[in-house]
Amino acid sequence: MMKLHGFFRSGTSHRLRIALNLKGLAYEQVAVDLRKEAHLTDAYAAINPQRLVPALEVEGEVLVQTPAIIEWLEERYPNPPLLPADLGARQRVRALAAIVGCDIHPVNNRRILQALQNRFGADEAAVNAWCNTWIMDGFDAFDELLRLHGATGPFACGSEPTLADVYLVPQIEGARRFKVDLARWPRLMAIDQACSRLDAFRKAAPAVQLLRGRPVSGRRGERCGHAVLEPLSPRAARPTRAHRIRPGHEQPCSACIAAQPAATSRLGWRAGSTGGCVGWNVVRCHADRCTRRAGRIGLCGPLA
Ligand SMILES: N[C@@H](CCC(=O)N[C@@H](CS)C(=O)NCC(=O)O)C(=O)O
Repeated sequence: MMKLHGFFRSGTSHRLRIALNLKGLAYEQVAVDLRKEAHLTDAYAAINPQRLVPALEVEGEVLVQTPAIIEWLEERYPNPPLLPADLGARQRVRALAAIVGCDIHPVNNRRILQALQNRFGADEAAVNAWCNTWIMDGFDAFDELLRLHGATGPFACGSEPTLADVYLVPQIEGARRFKVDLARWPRLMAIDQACSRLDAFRKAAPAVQLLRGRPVSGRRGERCGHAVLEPLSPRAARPTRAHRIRPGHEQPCSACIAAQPAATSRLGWRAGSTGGCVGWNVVRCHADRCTRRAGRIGLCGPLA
């Protein structure tokens, strides 16, 4: 059986699940947890040297890059088709898919957002503004092309789902995570609705995937369970190894701050408010008696 190495919340894994489901193909899923940076391990690099998800093991090969994988599926399993028979319509479908695949998703990817935060000092508001800019720009273009094509629905390019829908729906899901106001594009929302009535799309949705055998939806800490860490004093905020208030640096985890306030305040930290904290997605706890010290912790922030 095909083996899909992916992550429930990754937009590209989501798009590949939709394509596989539309083709009626059976596949086994292997979770590569982006929150734990499982994709950056050597074990995963042996599967995909680019250290990105997804990868599809099929017929003794590992396929990478969703545009190439999905085109492979289309050629290998032509029915039902995800590209229209008409040459012009095929070009239009590919162009719509490329707006998402080439122009929206890549610039909002996890590693890009991490670089904005870690190397260029962007805070959470700046990162959200960045994502909103490119999602809105791309969706405006997608919507305008649909209008120019005289789209009649219910799907992006007519009465059957195509690659345009396969790419669009996960990007709408991503836009929700970044709190983009989707009311601006009623046409796109109607397509999303039509897709959500199909099993192939419903069963591919991030919220219904299993992680280590359990449903991912509603898991504690899923959105963002972290304390926003604040230095206790200006002295503590000095950029020393233990105290640096920077994403990705070493600091006590929120569980330790809650459980061992004395120990963590010795380290110079106290819990602040909780909230969306894009910057705090990889920390290594240095508090006394932290049972999670060995592992990387942190769940928060929109990923992928
Ligand atoms: N062009 C690639 C992009 C793959 C990709 O960027 N995957 C994201 C998840 S949606 C990822 O692995 N991100 C990890 C990271 O940015 O660190 C494809 O379409 O397969």
